[in-house]
Formats: sequence, structure tokens, C-alpha cells
Amino acid sequence: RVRVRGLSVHRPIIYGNSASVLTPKERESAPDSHTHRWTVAVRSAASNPNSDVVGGADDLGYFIKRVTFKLHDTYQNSVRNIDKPPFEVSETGWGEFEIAIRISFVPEAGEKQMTLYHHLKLHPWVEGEGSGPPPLDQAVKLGPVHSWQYDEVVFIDPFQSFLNVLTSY
Ligand code: SLL
Repeated sequence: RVRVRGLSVHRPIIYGNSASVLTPKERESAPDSHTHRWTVAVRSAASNPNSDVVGGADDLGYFIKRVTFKLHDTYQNSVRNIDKPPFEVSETGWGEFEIAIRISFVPEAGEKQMTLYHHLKLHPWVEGEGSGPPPLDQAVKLGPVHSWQYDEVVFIDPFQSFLNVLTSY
């Protein structure tokens, strides 16, 4: 296995969550205490010219083997392994918490896992309000909450075989 010394390859990603207040109809089928639905995800921040997928949501699978989302212990099966794109988990719930996002790479990479942390955000920030989130009826009017961060996965001195994988997409 030959490393290509002096080279680093960057792959831009975004990670984070979107959240909305449950509609009255959704509340009927959700547990009583649940107020929001949300999706946490890791996505490509680059559009892949060889992919039909607009926005690149599906084009991380060639170098990411698995994304593990560790949810709050109040969730059943709080460790969620996602083995193909889209790398995301959707749930309903009532509270915000920290999610550990562990990214494992394809075997050719010969790379250790990488862990990111994201604070699940459900509540909009409202100027001039005291402490605490706005009431749900106000949150509905404000629309979905989005909390996303940009990052880059950097492969330093990649194996030649992995470089071939990275650059053939
Ligand atoms: C809080 N420290 O107290 C946080 C914990 C946990 C939220 C929030 C799921 C509950 C279920 C859920 O929303 N947990 O599935 O019953 O705000």
C-alpha cells in the first residue's frame, strides 16, 4: 500500500439538523410529550458533477462506509447506524440534546473514524424574548429551524488506491 506523500484531499460536508413543530395530525400518531419532528444528517457540501442528485445529498457513499448517530438515551435504540446515503436520522421528540456523529470510512481509506458533535436544535431564537423558547404557536409561524455547519474531511498522504477512489467520483 503506497501513500501519496505531500498530498491532501479535501471533501466538503455539512452536518446538522432541521426541525419543525408537529402538525395537529402528526401529534395524533406521536407520543403525547412529542412536539417536534427533526432530521439530523451528514451531507455533501459539494455538488457531484457525475451525480444526478441535486444538492449532493447522496454522493458521500463512495468514501463513507457508515455514519453512526448517538441519540439521547431517552430514545429507543439510541445508537443508529446508517450504512448508505442519505446519512440521516429522522425522529420526533420534545427536547434538544447533543448528538455524537461518528463517520467511518471505506476500507480502502485506511483511516480512523472521525467524530463530530451537533447540538440538536428545535427552537427558534427570538429577539427580545426572555429566557426560554417561544411558545409553540409562535414557533409554527416562524417556520422550520435549521442548524447546519460546514466542515471538511481531509485525507493527508492518502493511499494511492484510495486516491483513485476519491478522484474517480
Ligand atoms: C432536556 N437534556 O432535558 C435534554 C434531554 C431529551 C429529549 C432531551 C425523546 C423522548 C422520547 C426526546 O425528545 N428526548 O422518545 O420519549 O431538554
